[in-house]
Amino acid sequence: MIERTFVMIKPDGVKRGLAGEIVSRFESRGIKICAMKMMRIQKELAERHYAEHKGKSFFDPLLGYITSGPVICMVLEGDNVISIARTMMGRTNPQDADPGTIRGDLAMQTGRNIIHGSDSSESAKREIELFFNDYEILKYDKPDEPWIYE
Ligand code: IDP
Ligand code: MG
Repeated sequence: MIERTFVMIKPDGVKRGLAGEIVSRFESRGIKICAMKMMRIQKELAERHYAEHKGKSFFDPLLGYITSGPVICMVLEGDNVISIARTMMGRTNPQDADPGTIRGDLAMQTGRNIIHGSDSSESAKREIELFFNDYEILKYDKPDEPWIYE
């Protein structure tokens, strides 16, 4: 089923110059980028985005981390893309993440794990709406699609 998901390159990914590498992995996989923008997340938006973690020990450091510099937010589209993007990211703790995954290849610690991706269709919908207006999400044809989907 064609789905959309929300993916964000976190400030460490941007500051370490890994944005191109990360975007390239999604493009090469055959995933369509429907929206992309660089922004600085304000504390209020960070609190809403990570509301499920409020009260946990890492919540305040997480807010500090995610608001510490520019992020690159994306809406990705593709068959089963919510799960596929999570698999491509690897486990939350990069030390448990498989080689070949973004975190497993490019990161060292949970608190510096360079990328966020929605974990369910409900969170994808919620997060896309939190970060993007409808008009920022573009519909267009990719000419390679017949070679990605049979
Ligand atoms: P996820 O990003 O793989 O979905 P979540 O459990 O939803 O992982 O946690 C959200 C983010 O909070 C993680 O990506 C990571 O940046 C941070 N985080 C989670 N657990 C810890 C922790 O134990 N220490 C420091 N940061 C954490
Ligand atoms: Mg999560």
